[in-house]
Amino acid sequence: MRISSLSIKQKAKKLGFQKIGITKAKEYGEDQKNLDSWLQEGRNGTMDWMKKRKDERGNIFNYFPEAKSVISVGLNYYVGKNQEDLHSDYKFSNYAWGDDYHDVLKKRLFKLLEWIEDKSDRVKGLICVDTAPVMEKVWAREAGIGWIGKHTNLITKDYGSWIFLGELILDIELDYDLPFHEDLCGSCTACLDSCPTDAIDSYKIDAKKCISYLTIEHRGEFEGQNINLDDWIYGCDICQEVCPWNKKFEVASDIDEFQPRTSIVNYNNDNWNDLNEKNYTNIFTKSPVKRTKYKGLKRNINQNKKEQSPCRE
Ligand code: B12
Ligand code: SF4
Ligand code: SF4
Repeated sequence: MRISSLSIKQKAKKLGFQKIGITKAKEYGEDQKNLDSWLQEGRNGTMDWMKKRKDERGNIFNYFPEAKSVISVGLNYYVGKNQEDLHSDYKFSNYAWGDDYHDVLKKRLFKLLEWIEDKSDRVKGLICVDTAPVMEKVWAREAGIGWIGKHTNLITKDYGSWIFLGELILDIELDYDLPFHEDLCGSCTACLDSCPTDAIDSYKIDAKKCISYLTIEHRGEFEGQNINLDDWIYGCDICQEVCPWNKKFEVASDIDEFQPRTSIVNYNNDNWNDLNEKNYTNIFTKSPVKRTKYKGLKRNINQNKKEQSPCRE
């Protein structure tokens, strides 16, 4: 039996995804060239894993030769709070306030795949969330979910850019959506003007300069380097916070898993300064923050070191 795109979308909506689009698996062309030149210019910094699997990231058929269709999904993680709601002077990216999004999206995508397997005679599927060697923003654009903004994140018209992306790649043909080939950034340059480290030219990031990379992906100390983390101890949201599409269209998500952990909200400067391995493990179990490990987070806190200010008690 041929399963319809409409029924897949209805099921994905029931599973909680706000955005769903379906596109044909194909070679990227221009996007592959962009990836190659990005890597050649060393914009990936020490993320060698991007180079190692560049042929798969640049061409889906090197990753999954039987691929026919890509179902791209988006899950809204904005929870209606911002940095001012945190009780410390340290800043902490909102994408990491709750449970690890990889698990949250994968759980839902596995349910979607199971449901499709149940309805189809024979189907092979692969689930991707972040770590798989695919260009997720490109697939989301091709599936009509939104456009890649000048800050290089994918923006939707109805939720802004506060959405995580994931894919289900299938070896069956489906009906496809139109790609989102409009660029609704227009003459705006708010993200470029606000980035404290000048990490973005239009549509092109130098990861090495990006605070998100420095606080999450960089390994070891920042020895001898003139590093400005702008008070961020994990990730960075500035280019998205200033984006008019987020200001106007952000919608508070009711997904329990993304609600902020109380310590992240309630910790003051002293609590962060005194963070020890035991507290770290308690707060960040099943959280994306485990990527930096205790050592990395402690390094970031030390780099931004703040004394307790009486007004933030
Ligand atoms: C590597 C990576 C990073 C790196 C590099 C970021 C980047 N923009 O590439 C670092 C560590 C800095 C990072 C940071 C963040 N990340 Co990240 N990251 C990824 C990852 C694993 C790969 C992205 C990638 O392929 N980059 C390589 C470049 C070449 O690709 P690209 O940016 O898509 O390139 C397109 C355009 O930028 C442009 N372009 C690039 N070069 C050139 C050159 C020319 C000449 C032209 C014209 C155009 C152009 O065209 C390309 C397409 O053709 C994806 C997951 C995935 N598997 O895709 C998540 C992902 C992009 N990250 C995500 C998130 C949430 C973040 C942060 C917001 C986290 C945070 N708050 O700290 C920040 C955002 C920083 C920013 N401004 O981008 C989400 C983004 C969701 C969304 N709505 O877009 C993703 C999709 C993960 C997910 N599953 O949800 N990330
Ligand atoms: S995440 Fe922060 S440092 Fe990175 S590009 Fe955006 S504003 Fe700049
Ligand atoms: S801040 Fe402006 S230029 Fe940057 S992504 Fe948003 S709309 Fe585009």
